[in-house]
Amino acid sequence: MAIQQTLSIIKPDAVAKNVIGDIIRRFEENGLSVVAARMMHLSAEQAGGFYAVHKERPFYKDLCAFMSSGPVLVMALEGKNAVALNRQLMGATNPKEAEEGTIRADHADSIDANAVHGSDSEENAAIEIAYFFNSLDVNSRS
Ligand code: IDP
Ligand code: MG
Repeated sequence: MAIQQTLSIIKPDAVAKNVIGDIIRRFEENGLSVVAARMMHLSAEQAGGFYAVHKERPFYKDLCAFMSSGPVLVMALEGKNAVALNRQLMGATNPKEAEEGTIRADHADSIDANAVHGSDSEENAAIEIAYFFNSLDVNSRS
């Protein structure tokens, strides 16, 4: 399987719960390495730009408000099959449907406050990484 990079965001709810370390531990123990990291408090506009694909969705405004409600940790992760592996470790968008032992099953409270973001394709991963990081700030580990 190919080495890939993917974008991960530890969302405001999980940062507030002080579980950054637990989430990164899950990534590292499953073969993903942090290759870029940035703690940020996004403006609603910055969150809106990131989630522009969801602009027409009814939850877009709430999503932007939530994502700008507190600091987040934005990371690029690298590893074999990183995009799908990260999604698997995250669990389903709605924590009620998330498989046992996933990040969202363990740390998410609702479909809005669901602890983590992860890119859904390699193509979107490249776009999302470039939204937050300059190429010189991404330090490949492979
Ligand atoms: P994902 O984060 O699992 O990729 P997406 O469908 O891309 O899920 O949605 C982006 C984010 O928007 C979700 O993580 C969640 O926080 C929020 N969201 C998605 N669907 C709903 C909904 O039906 N109600 C409220 N928020 C939602
Ligand atoms: Mg998504």
